[in-house]
Amino acid sequence: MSTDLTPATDGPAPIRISRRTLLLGLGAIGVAGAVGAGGYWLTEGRSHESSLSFTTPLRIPPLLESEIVNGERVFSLTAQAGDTQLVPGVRFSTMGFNGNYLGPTIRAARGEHVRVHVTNNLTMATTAHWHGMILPASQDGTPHQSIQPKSTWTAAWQIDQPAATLWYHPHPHGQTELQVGRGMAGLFLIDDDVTTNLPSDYGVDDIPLIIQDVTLRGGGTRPGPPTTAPIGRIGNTVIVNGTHQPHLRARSGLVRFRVLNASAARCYNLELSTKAPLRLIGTDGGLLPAPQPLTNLLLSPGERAEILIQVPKDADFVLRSVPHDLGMSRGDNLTSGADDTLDILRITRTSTGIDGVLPDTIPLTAHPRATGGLAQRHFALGDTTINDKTMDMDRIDTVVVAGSTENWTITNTSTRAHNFHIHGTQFIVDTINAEPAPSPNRGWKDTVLIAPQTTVELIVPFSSFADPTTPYMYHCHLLWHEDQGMMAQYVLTDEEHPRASWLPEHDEAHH
Ligand SMILES: [Cu+2]
Repeated sequence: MSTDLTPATDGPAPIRISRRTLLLGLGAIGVAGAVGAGGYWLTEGRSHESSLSFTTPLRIPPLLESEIVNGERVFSLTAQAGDTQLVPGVRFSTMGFNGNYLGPTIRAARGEHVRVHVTNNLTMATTAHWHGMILPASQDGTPHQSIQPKSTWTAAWQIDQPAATLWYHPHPHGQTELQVGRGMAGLFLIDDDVTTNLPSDYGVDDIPLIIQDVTLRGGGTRPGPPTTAPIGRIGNTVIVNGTHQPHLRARSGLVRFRVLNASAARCYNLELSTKAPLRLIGTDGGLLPAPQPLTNLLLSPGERAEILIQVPKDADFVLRSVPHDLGMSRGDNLTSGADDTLDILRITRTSTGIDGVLPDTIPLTAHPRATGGLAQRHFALGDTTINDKTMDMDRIDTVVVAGSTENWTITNTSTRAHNFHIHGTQFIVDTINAEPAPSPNRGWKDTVLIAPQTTVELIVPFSSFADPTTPYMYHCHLLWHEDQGMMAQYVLTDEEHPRASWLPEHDEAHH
């Protein structure tokens, strides 16, 4: 048995090979997603037209039970660790909520008051962050709301944002990659009373896909340490909802997928093996006005997408990730997994399926438009820094007037790909390199990928939850970068109470 602090591996570290060796090796074989020395770059599940090895029924995370107490919907989560056979015959040290890997799906409606008790049965501190939720900073589950072993923390708030696919995961300072990478992630679905004709039968035609990558050693017999790329730890085997080589037998011709990239660093460029369109219907924070047909959809860690897929009768095809460009050097792209082709899910149709109708439009709340006169802020992303600083939990980096909308311009000045997540809000990506953002980024977002030498302009509406002493975070959501301190803090203040009284011992934070 392994402990929750030790990887379930008893072997030596993998062979480290230099970029030069790698490039030479690639030149020799000349293919993408190549196999390098000692199987170091071996990626499992290379795509075929029909992936016949994908036969394990896709697991569906259970919906978390709740009870109504004094008008609140009350949930309970317990963080725990154990061993899980993520790949047949291979046990991994894992962590989860109410189980040893991943967590149940929390579901609540707009307008409801929710209360979540989170008990920590790990041997290390953790937190429970509600990623994408608009709520007071004190309930957000940041490093400031640490949950010590054998203790319970409770978050309570009223849900007030559109229907969306959010998620929850730990956010302990410096330990996020370890805990999320071991499986501490679950969906938090918000419903609202806006009527759509989208598939909505959870686990039947409304399917969650929580995608993580784990590392099997070359040869595929044991877990091993993942490779470290410029963007963090990259595994070579995809696990979906805890299922290795999953197969979904669809009962409907039109299936909605809620896709969460819960990986530490790996980006997935989704497409169908049939090349039929993925119809994007929702981004991180809610639904789009109409389905957007896409041939490919790139998701970086922390991002979600809701997509519709038409499954014809007699269909047998694969949702897979295909090579993409993260804007880095050829070698850095390669070590980051950007050249890999990975099958994610085999989809077939049962003979009793019913056909669904693709909606033309989807009702939704209006998105904000860019207007003049917004407060402007600029952030420069370095290798693991934001504005040349790393995270200091005692430093407030940015003070925002509660209820205001600001224009945040973020430039990636490094040679590494990053993404950018802001807590406590859903924003609009207005431009990328001064051009209107393409459709996958045209909806509500809380996390956006920013390639090297790229500038994004965000329109960020902040909530009215003023609290000058409890900060929200903004950070790179590539978890190794986050753990390295690529994170900063903002507080919301009332105009009537200008920043004066908080953290006076840290005057250097005022600028
Ligand atoms: Cu980063």
